[in-house]
Amino acid sequence: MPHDLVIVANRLPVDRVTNPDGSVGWRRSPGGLVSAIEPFLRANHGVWIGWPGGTEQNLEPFEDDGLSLVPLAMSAADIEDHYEGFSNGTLWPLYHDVVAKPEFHREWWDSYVEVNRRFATAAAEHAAKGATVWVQDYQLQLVPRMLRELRPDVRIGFYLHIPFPPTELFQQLPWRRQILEGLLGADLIGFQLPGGAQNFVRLVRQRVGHKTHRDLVYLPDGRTVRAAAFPISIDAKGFATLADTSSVRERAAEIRTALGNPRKVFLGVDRLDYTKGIYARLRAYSELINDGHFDVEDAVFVQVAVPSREQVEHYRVLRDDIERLVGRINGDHGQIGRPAVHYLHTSLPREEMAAFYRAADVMVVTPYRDGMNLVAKEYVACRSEDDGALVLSEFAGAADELRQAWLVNPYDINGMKAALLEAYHAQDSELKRRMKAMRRQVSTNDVTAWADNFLNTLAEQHEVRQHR
Ligand code: GDG
Repeated sequence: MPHDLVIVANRLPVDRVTNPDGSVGWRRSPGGLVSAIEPFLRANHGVWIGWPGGTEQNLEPFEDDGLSLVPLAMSAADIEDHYEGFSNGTLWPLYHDVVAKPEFHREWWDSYVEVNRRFATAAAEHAAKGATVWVQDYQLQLVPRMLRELRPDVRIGFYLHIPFPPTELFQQLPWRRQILEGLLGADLIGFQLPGGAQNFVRLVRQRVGHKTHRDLVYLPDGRTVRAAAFPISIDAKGFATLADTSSVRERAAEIRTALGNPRKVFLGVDRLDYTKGIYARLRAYSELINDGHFDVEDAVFVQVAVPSREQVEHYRVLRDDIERLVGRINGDHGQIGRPAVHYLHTSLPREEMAAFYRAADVMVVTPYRDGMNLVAKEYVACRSEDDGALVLSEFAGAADELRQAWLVNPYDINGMKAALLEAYHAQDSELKRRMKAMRRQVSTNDVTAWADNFLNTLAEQHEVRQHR
């Protein structure tokens, strides 16, 4: 059955699980994209097309908890070349300011093109006449153009969840022109920040030679494409309500007791990714103990590292480095039954995440580069007593909105130490003033506002195109 709203994303919002009795079921998967779009999709009765994980080939559309889902199969070679290769070995580091060195391989690119074509074909099949198709993220940048060729009647939006890099970096990409042209198949291209949209428009002018004016690109076929910022957000009310339930409150108190009731609890929650700056943050923290600012009676650090891309070599090395560092810090500073850093390499249920946010006095979010960073916003949403401090990297998209955080440069260890210490010592009145302002920001600009704003702008942009 064709649908009026089609979400196309690399992953479905569910993971395949095998139950103890051998039957197959689905479980909601963690991750920024899922948390962001699911509530909106549910309200609009759309369909979501994506890879369910794994290499199962015979997959049929299905419903899960009221969501219509279309699983697309990936072979082991697709996963290696399209997903781990071009998406996560080329684009991810390139778009995150080359924090790691991007690799360029022609066979990865070929696979990227082929997989993008498969997604575009599926979207064309499931979209009703004049439907809205919303393509998500860096794994699928060629889909807009491919889809437009198949279905000129549909309205196409594209949203990039990660940063769009400065022109100097993007130009390294051997396939830069194809990517730009792929994106230009959309009516509206959304970025996290205005800087990303500006980088894109400048590149289109320089590299493809189209006329541009502010956030508009004029194509030779008469179409106009808009490239603009739509900073993503969270279900702020949902998090606030969850964090205020008695079970989450009790669990938060339990966590503090289990940690030995220190004066202050520091918390980091990240996918285990080299862009997130986990290593440098733990180093900064351990130096504060070394320097005698506090000990394990005063403060503990809880780092939740969610397993991610474990097949990719770089991620395995990073995990080893972080775990060695945690071991060293605890060896140097821990006491029996009282480690300085509590390290969890796991993914947690949503309620448990909320309890950790509630239990933490200082939330530490220090990526080298991050499209937005929803964890920062979730922490703020969960602080219903207007207390708690946020230490936030200037290089996270969220820093544009959460100006009252302690903003840090994650490359500057001394700067991070100073900010962690200030947050540790901050007076209640200071914390309240900052948190109140941030909570106002997050609750006004929530994920529903984000999706509404994107889809309304897409509808307007499409009208402009029709009437030119
Ligand atoms: C990409 C961009 C952008 C994490 N651990 C658990 C868990 N999570 C949830 C968090 C949060 C999400 O995953 C992580 O989102 P982030 O924004 O922090 O980071 P990325 O995964 O890198 O997301 C990012 C985002 O897309 C959206 O556009 O902000 O810049 O890199 O919602 O709560 N959820 C549960 N258990 C966990 O253990 N349930």
